[in-house]
Amino acid sequence: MFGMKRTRRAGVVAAIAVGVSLVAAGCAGGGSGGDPSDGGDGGDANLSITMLPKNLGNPYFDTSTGGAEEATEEFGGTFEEVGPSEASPTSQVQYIQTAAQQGAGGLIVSANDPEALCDALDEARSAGVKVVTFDSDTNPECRDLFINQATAEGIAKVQVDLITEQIGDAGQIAILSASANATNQNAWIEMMEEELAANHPDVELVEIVYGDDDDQTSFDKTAALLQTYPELKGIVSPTTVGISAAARYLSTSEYKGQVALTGLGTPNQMREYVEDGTVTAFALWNPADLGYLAAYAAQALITGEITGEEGDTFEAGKLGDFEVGPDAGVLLGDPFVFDADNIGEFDF
Ligand code: RAM
Repeated sequence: MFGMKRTRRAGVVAAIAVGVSLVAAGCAGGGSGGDPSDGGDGGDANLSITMLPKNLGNPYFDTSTGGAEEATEEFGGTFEEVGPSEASPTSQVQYIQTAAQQGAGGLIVSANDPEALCDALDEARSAGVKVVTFDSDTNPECRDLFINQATAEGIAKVQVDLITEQIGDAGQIAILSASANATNQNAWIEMMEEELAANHPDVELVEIVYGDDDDQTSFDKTAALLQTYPELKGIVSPTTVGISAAARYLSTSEYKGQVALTGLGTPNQMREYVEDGTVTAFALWNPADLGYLAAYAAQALITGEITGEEGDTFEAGKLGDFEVGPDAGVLLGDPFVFDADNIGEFDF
């Protein structure tokens, strides 16, 4: 993985809300810095925010970064996004170390691995950096807060409901996931397996494959699945990278309309495949809101408004008030289903 760093000076994210909030437009002055010693009280708090997604180049994370940038602009902080080109377990470590050395006030991370980042995060926290995970968590003891897009049960259930409905609740399905260590996908898959076992006895999950949140790898894994399992009825891809690559493959293949595809996708990446009949419905939440909430949570930690104790409450701009739940988790909302009837209303 090569070093990549982008300081975002202006960006516009048009995002119509899933649920409550409406359009997000991001625009923030770039640059990092700030004195690490001056965090802790509201007045001269170190509001320099560093955003570290699983990898760069994924429209999902571009949108969540846009939301975080918008929030940071609102509370008067500085903002930068850094990240690796590959979503591999250790590829984020160097960016955590650099953020700490440069005196970031808050670090917002979607983790590629629950454990591999912990040493670097511990060091950053010892140096005074407040660590907020979002989207994909580390082990709880490695961060101050986790901003969860929706409950794992809810995300698992919506995908199982969609695929079982689309295949008539019987036959073989496969899962095309992100990277093998991703905390979020692994939690959702475990719950999908439980839900299938409990309520869908005629559906057989034949294999879970990993596209590493890389478009080409995901495309190739889709082709291989279809070749290996001629009876396959459906694919669930709980990653925006995977589902769009799988849709692209299916859309020009003999399997279009024959093999169902659902999972978690962004409306902009999936629109053409809903319109051409490759996909009927898929789910997600609003990534801009997720990033926006994560940035406000970092600010609340940095200023000392909250410590991450269960029951702590903080205000997150246009999204309103949020309360810290068990394991220092904060919940954004519920997943949302997109289909041909509503996809035209969304732009992210
Ligand atoms: C991909 C990433 C991200 C996940 C979404 C659904 O963009 O794996 O972590 O939350 O898909």
